[in-house]
Amino acid sequence: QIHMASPEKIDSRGALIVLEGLDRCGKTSQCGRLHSYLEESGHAVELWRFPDRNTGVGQMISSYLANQSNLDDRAIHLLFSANRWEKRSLMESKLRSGTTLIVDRYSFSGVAFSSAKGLDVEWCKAPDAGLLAPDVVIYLDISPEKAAERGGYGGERYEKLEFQKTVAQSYKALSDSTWKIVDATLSIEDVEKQLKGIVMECVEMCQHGKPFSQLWR
Ligand code: NYM
Repeated sequence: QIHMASPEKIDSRGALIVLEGLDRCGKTSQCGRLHSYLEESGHAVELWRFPDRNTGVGQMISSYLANQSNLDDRAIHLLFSANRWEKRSLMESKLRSGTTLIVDRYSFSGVAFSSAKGLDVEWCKAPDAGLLAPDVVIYLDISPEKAAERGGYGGERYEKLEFQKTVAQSYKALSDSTWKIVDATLSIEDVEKQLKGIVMECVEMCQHGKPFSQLWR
């Protein structure tokens, strides 16, 4: 009896797509556009965001951001991280079942915003080690000054020009050659066009069985 080598089984899955950037960079509208586009073209897709304010931890974060409570810088950092951990297993099962996730902020926001307050970068990264790594990180690039000109900030904690300048530097230090940097000062349509290209390539790689990896390895 002859045994043929069986071809590698391809585990098709959804893509984990993360958008990052300063406040007012246009992330949230672009996430919405990508979600509609993928949905209309027949893909299983969900729009996620961090912080997820719907959980118990998320409500603590939300009240902190609204200046309704004060927390030690390290305590709030760990809450943001816990908020991602509480969604980790759902995230993995969605991806395994073939659903692509468009995620508005993730661990990079966690590190960029907390390290901008002066916390050590490695300390900031540590609690997120072992979360699923995104298949692509898209950074919507805009100067803090330009972002501030866009209809003003919402008045939440962190939404101040001086602080955003420091956050921009933290993002720069955190980014690596795998990040897709998109000029967020282009028209909404031009940004969207670039994002679609990046996202479709990534979705395809995941359909062809791109393996999962974890932060920060
Ligand atoms: N933020 C967001 C953090 O400081 N750490 C994190 O881990 C995450 C996910 O929360 N200014 C900050 C960035 C934003 C704020 O986000 C709320 P949004 O996208 O405005 O809801």
